Amino acid sequence: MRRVNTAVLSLILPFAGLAASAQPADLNADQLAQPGVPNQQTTYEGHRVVQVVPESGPRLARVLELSHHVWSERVGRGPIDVQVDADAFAALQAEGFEFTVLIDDVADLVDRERAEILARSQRARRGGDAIDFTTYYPLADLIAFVNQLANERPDLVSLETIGQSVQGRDIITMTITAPGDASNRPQIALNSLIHAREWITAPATLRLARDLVRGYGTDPRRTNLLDQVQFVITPVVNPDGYVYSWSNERFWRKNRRNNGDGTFGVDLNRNWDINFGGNGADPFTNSDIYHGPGPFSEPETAVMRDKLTSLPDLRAHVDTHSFSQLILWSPGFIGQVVPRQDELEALGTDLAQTILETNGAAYTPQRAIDLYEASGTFSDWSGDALGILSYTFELRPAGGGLNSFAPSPDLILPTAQEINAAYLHLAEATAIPLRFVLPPVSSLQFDQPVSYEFSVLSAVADPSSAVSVFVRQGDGAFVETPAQSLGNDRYRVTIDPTVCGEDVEFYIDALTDTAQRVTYPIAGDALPVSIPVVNTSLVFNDSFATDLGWAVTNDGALTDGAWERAAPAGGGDRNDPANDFDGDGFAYLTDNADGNSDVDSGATTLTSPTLDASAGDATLTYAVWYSNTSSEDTLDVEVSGDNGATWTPADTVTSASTWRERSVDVAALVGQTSQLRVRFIAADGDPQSIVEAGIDAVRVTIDEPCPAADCPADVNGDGVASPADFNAWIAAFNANAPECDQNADGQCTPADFNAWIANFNAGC
Ligand code: 0X9
Ligand code: ZN
Repeated sequence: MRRVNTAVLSLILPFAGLAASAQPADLNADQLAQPGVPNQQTTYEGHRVVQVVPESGPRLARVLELSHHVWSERVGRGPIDVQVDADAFAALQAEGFEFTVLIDDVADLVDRERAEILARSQRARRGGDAIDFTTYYPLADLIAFVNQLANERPDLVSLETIGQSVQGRDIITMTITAPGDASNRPQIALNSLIHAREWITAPATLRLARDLVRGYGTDPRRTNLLDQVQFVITPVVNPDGYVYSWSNERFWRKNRRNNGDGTFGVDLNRNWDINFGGNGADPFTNSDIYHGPGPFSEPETAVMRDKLTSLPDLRAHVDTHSFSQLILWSPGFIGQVVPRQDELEALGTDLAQTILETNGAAYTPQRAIDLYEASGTFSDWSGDALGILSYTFELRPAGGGLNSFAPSPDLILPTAQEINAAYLHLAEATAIPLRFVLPPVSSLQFDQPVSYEFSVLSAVADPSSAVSVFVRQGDGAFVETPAQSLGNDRYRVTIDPTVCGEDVEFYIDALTDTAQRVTYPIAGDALPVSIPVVNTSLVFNDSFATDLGWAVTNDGALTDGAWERAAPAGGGDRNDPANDFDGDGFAYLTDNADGNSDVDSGATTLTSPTLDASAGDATLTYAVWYSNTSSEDTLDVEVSGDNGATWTPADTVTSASTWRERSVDVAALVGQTSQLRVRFIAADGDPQSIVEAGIDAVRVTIDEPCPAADCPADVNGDGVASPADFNAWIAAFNANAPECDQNADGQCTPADFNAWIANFNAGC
């Protein structure tokens, strides 16, 4: 219903000359911030956000002078959104400014966020963890979680207090890498919470730490990375500011330096020795972008500088901020020379794509200077001084609005996940010689050779030469199979899963053009990729190229958007898919039109024909597209074992603007049935939201037991073909026994001798 304006770019801009009022000293701030419970703050009492239209330059200057924070993304001609206290509001009225009130009560907005966090922290099931990812946590809990991970895996995590903040709080860096000698492993540096109010950034780095620590040894990708890379993570660069943003002033940005003139705080992202004091940084102590008395005047920046400079082989750095959904790289100011510009752009674009593929969130990759000029920033410094690939990430949400300052805790987990995907990609692309991208194959079909395609990518070397795959089934030796080069870093190998019930195991071995051998997984034959070989039959397979008898029913309230079988028409420009999933062109889609149309006000249901899934335990798989601008609704999948008389919930799909393949264990829900039906329900409960759904590639498969091994060369019937079977064949020949007939011509002749040899060589 509502059009989304994707072009809006809204960043909390700390503008030159704006007067952040002097703050009271935050005595006892730690005591005020009880774990899980944000405390009362009173500094926004009577504050409003108003949109003013100043008629002239001097009148604009007066508005800036009166305002506490600027909320709009650009200051200049035209309307400007500012936060004002009661006195400033009265002054605007008295001085005849034209304005409209956008937020009548900023304190109430902050109170509501606080109540939400309190309620959530009471509900949170942390399962023994100091934090989860369902709400925000105060400093003590973040640090407790850092310590917890280090205690959990002291072999992977080492902690270092790199220094202290202005107020004497520890600044802690976690180095995470595999056990063993790490001295040859390059480093990746990541940090968050340099700006106090950007709360959502800490869960991003802490989620990375958590998943690395808990994925080591079980998740091949993270295992592989930790075996080759050291992650140097500083989750809280500005602990004083963070504590203060909980205890006193929610939208505090800077550190808590006492500037000695009644004002507090230096902007830690203007304090670096790169174009220090230039455009986009302020000399005024009360400004939100006050650069401080000199480069590295603040201990928070000085200790980060020392830590990063001490790393012998640092490859990349991300300074994590919020909000606006941006991947930014140097130049950050006019005149900055950036030797690795092309690399920054190519990789930055890949990072945005990786994020998009995770949960469907669109982050814009761009040069920082194209956002606005800033001087003395962390990532401009790290890229320049250390010669590495450096980025500033601006996390969710995308645009302005009240929640940009205080994003819903619902955004924490998806944001942490997508940023993690980007951090991992960055590490792989910059710190390991080759990157292997394998298709997600969960099982192989017995006796059906498959062409397995994968990529070997490289940031530092071209794997044009030998790429081999070492494959085995069972306990035998790995057999080398050369991979066929398809060009563009793509390779193909054919795997023949001959033994049902035994995993196919393999590892890839590649030679870089600097003659370095690299295997995936890194441990090679000691910890190969392992894929189960199963006996599955396909009982239903619908790509929607033709009509196989699906029914569409709509509830009375639906005004628009019913399911229809069609080729996608929306062009992918408005949360709907640009293409179908499986490539035949067709899918079932809701409101398949280009432009402003989607599911509205009710539900539309797509129901399958009756399917026979009685031959064994059935699995239903389907590709689903479900995008919804409101988090209230879901796409619900239900199955029936009695031809639609009763329905059982099977899956709940939440919003993401991308195709995803999902599967449901039908047998666990409705048993083995000849009366299987499945239905997909797309609803729009919130009429303001945009709901776009698609279904494609619906399949029902049945797992069948492995057939008894057929092994003619195993003449003595001991389960294996071995040289002992040669004597057994001679005996069978002499006795004219049925096992003698190795070529299956119904006779026992000397020709069966060669057939036995062939059968033996074919293996069983
Ligand atoms: O202004 C900043 O420090 C960063 N944005 S934030 O809203 N998180 O404060 C971005 C700085 C990026 N660098 C340039 N734009 N030059
Ligand atoms: Zn920031």
